[in-house]
Amino acid sequence: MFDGLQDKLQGVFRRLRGEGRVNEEALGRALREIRMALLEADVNFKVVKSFVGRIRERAMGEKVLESLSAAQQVVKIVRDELIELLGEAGGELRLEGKPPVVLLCGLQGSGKTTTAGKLGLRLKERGQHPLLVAADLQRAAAVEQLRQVGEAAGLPVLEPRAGETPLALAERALKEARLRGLGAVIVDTAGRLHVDRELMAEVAALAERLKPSETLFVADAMTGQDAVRSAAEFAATLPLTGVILTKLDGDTRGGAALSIRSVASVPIRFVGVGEKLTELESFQPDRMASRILGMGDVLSLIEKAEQGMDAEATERMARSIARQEFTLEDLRDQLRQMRKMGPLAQVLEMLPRVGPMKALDPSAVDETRLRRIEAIIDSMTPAERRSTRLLNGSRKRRIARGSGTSVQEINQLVKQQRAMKKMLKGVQGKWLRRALGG
Ligand SMILES: Nc1nc2c(ncn2[C@@H]2O[C@H](COP(=O)(O)OP(=O)(O)OP(=O)(O)O)[C@@H](O)[C@H]2O)c(=O)[nH]1
Ligand SMILES: [Mg+2]
Repeated sequence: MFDGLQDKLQGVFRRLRGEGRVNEEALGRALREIRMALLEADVNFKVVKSFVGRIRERAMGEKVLESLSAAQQVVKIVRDELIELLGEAGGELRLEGKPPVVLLCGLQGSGKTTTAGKLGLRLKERGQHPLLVAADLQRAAAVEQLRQVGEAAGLPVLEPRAGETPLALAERALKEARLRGLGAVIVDTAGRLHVDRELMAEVAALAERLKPSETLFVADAMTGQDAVRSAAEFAATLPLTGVILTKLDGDTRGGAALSIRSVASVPIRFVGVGEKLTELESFQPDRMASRILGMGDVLSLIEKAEQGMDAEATERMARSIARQEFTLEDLRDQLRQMRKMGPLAQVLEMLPRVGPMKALDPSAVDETRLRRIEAIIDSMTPAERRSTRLLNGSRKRRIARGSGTSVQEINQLVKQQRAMKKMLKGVQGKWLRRALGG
């Protein structure tokens, strides 16, 4: 996601760093490039205008020009302002009422039915017992689709009887949920190609009758400004409590994510990041900003890492990054921990695409080679792991014998480790350390 925007912003920052001291002219140039990058990413043009204006104001106000770290400070300002633009964090579903109702609405194909299942599963995992309600009576296959989603999530689905209206069905759902002591009711509704009066009236009537504690607009991030416009139209008629932005796993340009909060005045609550029912995340503006800026989703990675690896190893890794060191011991720790986190390709997806990582193709990860690397490191003495300078010819031959590899492979590994170390010393290292609180 956001690949084009990310590439362009990185280019802007790289040029800015290349300036040495940033004067007003260089800042102006950078701001013009940022403006173009955002417009090309399909961000609403009014949003872009005020965004760039705020950055200029802060950069001038905070006297960053001519200072040695001007470029870095501009990056920080851009990051802060991106977070501001993205809005508040999503949190969890608010469940108030007996039973609490979550009403989903949106255009055709935006992901309502899938998201109903995702939210249901999320509640189930938190000990609630939601009922899914198939109130989409537009499409013949819609009820069947929700039935399948319910089956996959292990949740009950309430289906319409012949001739039943969405409103009557919804009322029956409330009774059913009370009767069965269910913790929440999630209502899937019909989509339309465009916002029209009929659709609005139907959803408005449901909202009026059900008094949902959440009325969420499901928007397809791939549709850019269309998603933003329709969200604004819904928000004008319905008491929306938030937006769920779906299909962020696709090659969406960023326009919807960056505009929807300020144009529709509705917060983004969750994001859909895949077709599977587990692929829903609570919205985190700081992480999304990092992603847009190309730092990779360092924080999600760390969170994932914390679930999968021991605290001591995490500590060690954070410390070595903060010290700007990166030994083979760290590399081995990382390899082991990554393996615990899941398929390596998926982990690599989340790393920053900069420096030597840029060329990395996560789908081409060679697990066998990684195992050989681990074997090489295992065959070293602790001192050798900490300082590869010790590795002379005879030591290398010993290690190659011990690990069943070749001196050539060891040389290659040493080269790679030096490149990683260098990368961590660069700007990216600073970001990473900041992200780690170092
Ligand atoms: N990649 C990806 N696909 C998604 C995501 N959310 C939904 N989809 C897919 O988008 C398509 C449409 O999803 P639905 O849930 O049927 O959308 P809907 O809003 O219920 O559609 P209608 O009922 O026809 O209005 C399906 O193929 C889903 O698998 C997501 O976060 N990522
Ligand atoms: Mg549907």
